[in-house]
Amino acid sequence: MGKNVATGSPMRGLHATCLMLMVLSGLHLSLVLLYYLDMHVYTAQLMQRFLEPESPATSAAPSTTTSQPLQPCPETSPHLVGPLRIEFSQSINLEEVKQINSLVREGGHFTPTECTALQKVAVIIPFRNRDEHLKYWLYYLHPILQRQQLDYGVYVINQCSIFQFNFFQHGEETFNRAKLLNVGFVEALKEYDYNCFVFSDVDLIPMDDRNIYKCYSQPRHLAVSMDKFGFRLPYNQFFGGISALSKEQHEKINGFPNDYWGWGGEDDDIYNRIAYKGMGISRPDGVIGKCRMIKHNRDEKNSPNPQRFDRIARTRQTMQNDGLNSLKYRVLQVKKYPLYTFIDVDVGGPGRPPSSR
Ligand code: UD2
Ligand code: MN
Repeated sequence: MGKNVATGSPMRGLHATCLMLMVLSGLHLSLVLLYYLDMHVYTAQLMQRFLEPESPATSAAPSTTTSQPLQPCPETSPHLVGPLRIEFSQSINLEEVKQINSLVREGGHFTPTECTALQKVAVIIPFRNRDEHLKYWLYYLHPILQRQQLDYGVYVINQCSIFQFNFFQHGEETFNRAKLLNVGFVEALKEYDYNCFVFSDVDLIPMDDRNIYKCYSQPRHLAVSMDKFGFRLPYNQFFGGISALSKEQHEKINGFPNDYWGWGGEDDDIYNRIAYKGMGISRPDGVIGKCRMIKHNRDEKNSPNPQRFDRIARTRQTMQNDGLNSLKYRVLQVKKYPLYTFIDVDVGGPGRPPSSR
């Protein structure tokens, strides 16, 4: 028994070592296998992420919508830069303006993609024979309005008679700024659910992009300190140049007067309407409200309206029956250009109704 023990001991040691080696290599093998499998799964996951980046459609419910709803835009846009250098010496090439503003859609529409705009704004420009001014306006305003994160469209309302339209004659009726603005209000609403309307002369450019082209709780006057008035408000009731009214505010005052032919008075009538309906005027401060007007002579067929003083003395009565509720006009053509919508309209003339079909 003693001998057996003596000869059996090294054999048993060898056996145990072999067994241990086998267990160890088995363990090693399974570890390698586990590691390999894990790597494989990880790589597969990685591949999947590359192939389908951030797509929630790969999650459990593939039929649900794939894009997250946008957040509302902030009260103050982060893109504003403040004071701007505005000058009118260089000539403007609209093709280049179009390229710079590649996000503006046909007809002069823009919608921010990073957030949901707080307001839908139609910018309405009364117009006739001011092509050079319009180019500057488009050149300066499109970038500003985009930085302001507005969902907007630009409407140029061109006073044009049926004779002019058919025979390419020059505009021969007296100009009517306020009626054209009413036409812009009605026509823009046919296209889109705008809730704010900015009415702007074609020759006015803001000198600060913090002067936001949007609506406020009271009708807004934006052209508060103009170069042509020495950067001061000419008088407290002044409401000319650029103004903004919400759809409700515009409807509350029965829109603008249709019966001011020629230069002057219509802006004071609008001011009266606002005051008689118990509203006040909101304005930016004199620094943010600085604007430049392109220098120009008085146009043909827009000489000062001799009736303007009589009319603004009677706004309280006339506003009941002269405005949106009496507006008559005829659209001759709507043209969609890359940077604006151009509407030829016959608004008639003093004592002459618009042409009928
Ligand atoms: C002032 C006011 C303007 C209006 C006007 C009186 C300023 C900056 N603006 O402008 O808001 O109250 O007096 O009516 O003080 N237009 C054409 N073609 C024409 C005539 C006029 O496109 O043949 C348009 C154009 O958009 C122009 C606007 O009407 O900017 C106002 O006419 P204006 O520029 O001749 O009058 P202005 O500068 O005295
Ligand atoms: Mn002007």
